[in-house]
Amino acid sequence: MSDPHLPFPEGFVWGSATASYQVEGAVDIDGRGRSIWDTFCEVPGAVAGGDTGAVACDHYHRYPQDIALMAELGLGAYRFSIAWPRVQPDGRGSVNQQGLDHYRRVVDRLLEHDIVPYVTLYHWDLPQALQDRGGWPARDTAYRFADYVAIVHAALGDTVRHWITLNEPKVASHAGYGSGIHAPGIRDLDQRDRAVHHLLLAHGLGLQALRAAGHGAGQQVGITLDLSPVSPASDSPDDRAASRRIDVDSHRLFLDPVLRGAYPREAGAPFTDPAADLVRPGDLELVGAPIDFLGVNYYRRMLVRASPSGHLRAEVVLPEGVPVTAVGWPVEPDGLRELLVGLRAEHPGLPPVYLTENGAAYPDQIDADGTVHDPDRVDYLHRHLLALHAAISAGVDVRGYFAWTLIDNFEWAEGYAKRFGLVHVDYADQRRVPKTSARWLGGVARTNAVPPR
Ligand code: IFM
Repeated sequence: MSDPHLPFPEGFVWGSATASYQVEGAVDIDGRGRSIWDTFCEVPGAVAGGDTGAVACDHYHRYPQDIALMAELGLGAYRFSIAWPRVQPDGRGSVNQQGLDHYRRVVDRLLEHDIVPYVTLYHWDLPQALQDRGGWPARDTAYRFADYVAIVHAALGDTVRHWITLNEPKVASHAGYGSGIHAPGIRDLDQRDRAVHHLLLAHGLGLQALRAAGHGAGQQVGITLDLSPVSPASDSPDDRAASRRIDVDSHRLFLDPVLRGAYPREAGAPFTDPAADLVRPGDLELVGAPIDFLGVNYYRRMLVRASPSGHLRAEVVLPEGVPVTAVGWPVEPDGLRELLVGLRAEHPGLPPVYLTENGAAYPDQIDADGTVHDPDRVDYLHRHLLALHAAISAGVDVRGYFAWTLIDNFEWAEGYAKRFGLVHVDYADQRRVPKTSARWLGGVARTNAVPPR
């Protein structure tokens, strides 16, 4: 009888992902400067429970044990981010060698375990000193990012081959400068739009810096976007128009410049009217320069209906009868297949894709026997991997899958209460306990195949 497991393409990459501020802790040592998240966490009410990333999972010190755990589980790749304030405490000028040395040790340790590093250069922890000079709404920040990228590449580029310029620029701009629910907590649509463009410009300039410094054909550079299929809650013209507005504002505003070198027409004056003096000659050539892969973070679909409030006059609503995770996101695995197949149809030149994040928060608990059973997360991963397999079978070139996230960690404004990890962390003593899902995903990684349901 043939094996009913569904095989993934040969060489498919299986890994897990984290981000510096969410796991490292150690915010005051070895010359690290302050980031906007250190500051934001001090604002009363900004983060649930008054939590901060000051200690987090102490991954800064415990990375050897965490890497050994990845190897034991069978995960062959690790996507992690570099904290800009560790490398340049002021975000510009002098370099903190201790910060670079730390990441050198992390990369070396990964390679010793045959784990391939995928390095994200910006996952939201902007140096506070740059925010004090205007942050992402200031054009200069994009140029400072390119300098920082060149510094990191000079330190790690001999062994790191896979680089991700930015993680989810939409969240950095929209939540950081629009709704203000993330650092630096600003609510100003003009600043938000300026942040969008300067983040994308930073991607373009960072890409240019990596290409200039590159180590031949082996180097792969991409950007990670958080994407969802968007659909109207009804056939009404109002809901359809609202759905389109959300799709443009959340996705096309980022996808089109990166993959087509142009903002969508509906993006509005700041992006399309030269008189606004936001998008300058040559910017879009940089932003739209070819990338080697697109990183896609998938968590949910978006169902949209028209609303009288909000600047987009639209709201995302929950579909009926669909289970939700602990952060209230609907579990819709087929949205992943639909998203990837749709991306390929809309962008004939779509580069290879990595699923750079996918995962779910559930209220996990340690059982009396010391184990953590998370059947909901196993089911979530299983169904999403079947959907991913279906997208690959439909012809989408997907090269790898990174579960979000390796260890429970600081979930931004939600603090530590929401657990996304494959591995449970007891924050009182930093003990790690792999959940059932960690072993399950490790089995998938070792066999490069997903079982049927
Ligand atoms: O924890 C975040 C991560 O930092 C970015 N993508 C979504 C995850 C879950 O909210």
